[in-house]
Amino acid sequence: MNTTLSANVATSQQRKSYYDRIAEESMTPLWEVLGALVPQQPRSPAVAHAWSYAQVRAKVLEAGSLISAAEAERRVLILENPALRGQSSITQALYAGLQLILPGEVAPAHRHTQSALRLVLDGAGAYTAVDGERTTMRRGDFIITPAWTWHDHGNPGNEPVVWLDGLDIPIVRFLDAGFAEKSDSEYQAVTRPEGDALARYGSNMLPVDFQQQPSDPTKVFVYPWERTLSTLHALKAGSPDPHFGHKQRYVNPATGRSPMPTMAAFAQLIPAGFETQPYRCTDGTVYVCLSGSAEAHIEGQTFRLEENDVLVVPSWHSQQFCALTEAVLFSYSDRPVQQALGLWREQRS
Ligand code: 1HN
Repeated sequence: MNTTLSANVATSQQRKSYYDRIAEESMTPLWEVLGALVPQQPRSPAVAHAWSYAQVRAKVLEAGSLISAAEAERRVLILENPALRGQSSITQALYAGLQLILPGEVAPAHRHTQSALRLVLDGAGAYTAVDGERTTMRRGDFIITPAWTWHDHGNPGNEPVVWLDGLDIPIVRFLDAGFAEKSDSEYQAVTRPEGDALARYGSNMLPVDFQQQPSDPTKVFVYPWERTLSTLHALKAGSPDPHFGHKQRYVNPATGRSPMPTMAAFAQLIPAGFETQPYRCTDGTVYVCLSGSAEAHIEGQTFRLEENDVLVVPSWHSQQFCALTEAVLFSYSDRPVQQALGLWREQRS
């Protein structure tokens, strides 16, 4: 029998019945899915989307009257990508949420293998404690909680405090590598004075015998806004990069690598009236507008960004920013994972 010929003449009905029969053995034909499995270029199921802080702020605060931080463990509204509802994901690889802590509240100590970052958005007077050291949270501070470090938050002040949480939850879930533990005590014991890690590891010096593995997270767990802003302002003396404006990446100062192995973070200043050239990259990215206002052109869609607005740009989506006033954008992505695996690509046009 000529198998080629008989395959060619098989009707779609014959194929379908064959697919049904092999399905009983938990098998499926590759040829029906090959194009989708191995696309010529990324086709993210995620979509570009922006959350206006002015619009969602009241709803975030409303959660404060529905549940306590202690009961919730973490009182957070998850920012779900509209095309990935139900998955607690803002991109295929990343999670984002807005966390609220009210005066007098404590979010109890726990640890997990997911890495977390925080960007303080609103209010003052809260602290977060990481590995025995507390840091007062100030707007624009970028704070990290590396995998498996104990962390708790508290608000001894007198205003509600809101920050953005960024975690690598979908990556850890994909790898089935999630572990978590609650502490017996609400707070972790304070073992170091505030500012200790930054002085020891974040001041262009390191303890004389300190050694780190390349993939170790940084001991510096807070990158104060004040320092970020003075760096970005100093860069204004030079000419902006056509694709980014003045853009810096946050690093582990001991290695020059990203602060944590799974997530990169960036801060950029775009001068008033400056329009960045079209750019795309394979790391789906979450942006937060920290100051000023900008228009983002993402794959043909336009989003207006004001202070504290969050924008998600999925993998390989063309992006262009136009600063309406001088704008500072924070962003984070899964770039270090892609780079470690040799997958990361970018395109400047
Ligand atoms: C978490 O531990 C925090 O510590 C925030 O503030 C959000 C989302 C999922 C899992 C753990 C926090 C989280 C989280």
